Amino acid sequence: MSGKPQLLYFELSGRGEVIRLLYKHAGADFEDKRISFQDYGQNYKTNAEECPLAFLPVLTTSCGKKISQTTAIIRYVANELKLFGKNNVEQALIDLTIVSNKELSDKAIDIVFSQKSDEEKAKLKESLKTAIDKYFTYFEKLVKENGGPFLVGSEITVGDIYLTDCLNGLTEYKILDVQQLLEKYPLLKDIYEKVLQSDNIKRYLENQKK
Ligand SMILES: N[C@@H](CCC(=O)N[C@@H](CS)C(=O)NCC(=O)O)C(=O)O
Repeated sequence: MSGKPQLLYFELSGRGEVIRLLYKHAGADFEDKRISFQDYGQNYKTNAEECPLAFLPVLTTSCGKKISQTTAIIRYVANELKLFGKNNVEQALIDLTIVSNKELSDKAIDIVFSQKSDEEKAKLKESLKTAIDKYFTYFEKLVKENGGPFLVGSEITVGDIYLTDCLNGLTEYKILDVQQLLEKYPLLKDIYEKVLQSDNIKRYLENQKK
């Protein structure tokens, strides 16, 4: 089989959006297959052919392989689209930002979608804020060390796009005031604005709002 890759995910941003943003940024063709929770429950969850680990997102590569686990998909797509750095050290630093952003977005998703009590969610929000502070302080240092303006140097990578997606998620799900948050992290604010203003992502996000 050879065709365009397909992203299978729900009709929401959640864990699928960063993958969409990667393809959109690169201007690369992919099928953005969005399904309802009902369709998922009836036709996908227990269908190991379609959904190997019984959760979404699932990426079907152009040669027909199914990949589960958001982080594995992000790494694969970023490699395919040449958004994963120019050498092994850059790749490791970018990977560090992927893993950190994944931790942040998992906490955010847990706050919004889990069945936890309000008290548990409040604790989770505190732990999200602590993690943001730790990672964003380090990300600012990374930008400086690598000469900026992006996380690991002069070129935009998957790390910058994932950071943008995380910040968008905090706004979309009304978890934190991102503009206020970024006052403490001017270099990250600059990255966020640059990614949001980049042609393909800007156009895609504007269309999403319609
Ligand atoms: N570790 C997985 C977790 C995936 C996950 O929990 N996906 C949710 C949607 S964001 C899902 O498919 N929930 C339905 C289910 O678990 O059946 C990843 O990072 O991709």
